[in-house]
Amino acid sequence: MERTLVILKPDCLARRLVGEVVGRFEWKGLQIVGMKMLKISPAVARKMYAIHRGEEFYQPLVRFMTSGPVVVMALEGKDAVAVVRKMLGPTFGPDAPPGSIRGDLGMSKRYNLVHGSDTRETAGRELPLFFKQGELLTGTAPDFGQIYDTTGPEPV
Ligand code: 3AN
Repeated sequence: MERTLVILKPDCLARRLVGEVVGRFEWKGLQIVGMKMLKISPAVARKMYAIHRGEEFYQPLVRFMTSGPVVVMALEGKDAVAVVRKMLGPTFGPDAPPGSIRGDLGMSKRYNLVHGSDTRETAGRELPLFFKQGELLTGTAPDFGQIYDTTGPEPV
């Protein structure tokens, strides 16, 4: 099973949308294998967004991500990275279609509520920034056989 990192950003907490967003991931059938609330340090934010260094939005982005508490989650499921990205929608609310998290809940071209790792490799890099070895749940969720068809060799 694939794992991805999701961050409910400071605007998501400030607007009291944590329950709404976490609910959507649960309803979808993704399993929460790790979850904590914390404040991201500037060093971690800079590491996460190193690829954007030099962009004009880099400083405001680091400032925003460190401006208040966030909730970080590790979600697990088949193709979890791509499924979460699809649920988030395009980067900013005004461009995102209704039905997506950003499309339903956001209006800003800077505050976009939720981060999701963009590839499997990125997830592998980002998860250890927030979760230590051994902190994430292992094993099979009790409802696994209702979420997927498990009668064959591979869950479908
Ligand atoms: P996404 O969150 O959809 O993966 P990325 O990976 O392109 O978007 O960018 C990472 C973060 O950088 C975004 N979540 C957003 O907060 C910020 N960002 C990206 N592009 C811009 C932009 N043109 N102006 C302002 N902020 C941006």
